[in-house]
Amino acid sequence: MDLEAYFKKQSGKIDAALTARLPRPGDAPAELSRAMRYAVLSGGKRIRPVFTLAACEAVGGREKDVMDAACALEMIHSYSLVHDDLPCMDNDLVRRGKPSCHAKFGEVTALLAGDALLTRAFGVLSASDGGGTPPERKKLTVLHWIAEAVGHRGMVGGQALDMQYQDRELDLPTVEYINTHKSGALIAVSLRAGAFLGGGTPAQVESLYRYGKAVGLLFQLTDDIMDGQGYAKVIGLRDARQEASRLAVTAKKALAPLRSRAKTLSAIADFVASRKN
Ligand code: GRG
Repeated sequence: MDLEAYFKKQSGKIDAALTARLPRPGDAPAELSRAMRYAVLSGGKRIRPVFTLAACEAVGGREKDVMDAACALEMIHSYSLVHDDLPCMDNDLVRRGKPSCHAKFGEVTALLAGDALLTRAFGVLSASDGGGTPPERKKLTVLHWIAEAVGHRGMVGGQALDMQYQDRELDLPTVEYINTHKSGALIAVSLRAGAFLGGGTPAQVESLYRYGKAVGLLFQLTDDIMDGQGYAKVIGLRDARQEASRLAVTAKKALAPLRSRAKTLSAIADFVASRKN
């Protein structure tokens, strides 16, 4: 399967949908709007929204039912990167080969752009289309799942522990907690939301959520392998590579009940396991 072409096609649709949901000139102070758009629209692999769309496809759902959630998840991801780059966190001046948001707009605007993107994500998720598609009840469930995945019991909790361990030696339980929460939870919920809003049965949603948890961990693990940090440092590069293969197998096994409908997701698991960026 030509995954490169698939990502290109899906990213094009996602970028158009994101652009439509971001502030326009006049909606907000100009510099804030510019920083929000810059943070979201300056590249990025769009892996989380691609997962949401692919999970929807795997259960035979309609793309229009999951596009808001896909965009909200990418906005949350973008906010996390803006804040992660700030001087008080990782202090990174470059993101995606360009100046990071605070390097370009200053700390105050970058901090607020991150806040506004997180808030906008929940605005997009809860917006009513008037036609009741998907039903409000389902949207509320997804709102709850996403809030849990990115708050103190999810991404923010993982980031908090990661920050605490900046100058301390990591042990296995700590690095597992960090990886599962800091980056795994958002990826896992991207699949869970796509499957659920796409109309999957409870068993299908559960299968895709299990896939999401494995592939979310795999994504962070391959990042650790690429930079020799985190998990790779704790257990060693060779064992980390073995763990990556094991996670790819776990992820693909979770797709078994979906059979050929999940072939894209199966190919993405292999792609993540062998990724170089
Ligand atoms: C600030 C609350 C808060 C959380 C930050 C995800 C995160 C939490 C920080 C990013 C740190 C980092 C570089 C982790 C490695 C894995 C990862 C999430 C990389 C960035 O995601 P990609 O590769 O980025 O999907 P693109 O640019 O493709 O969107």
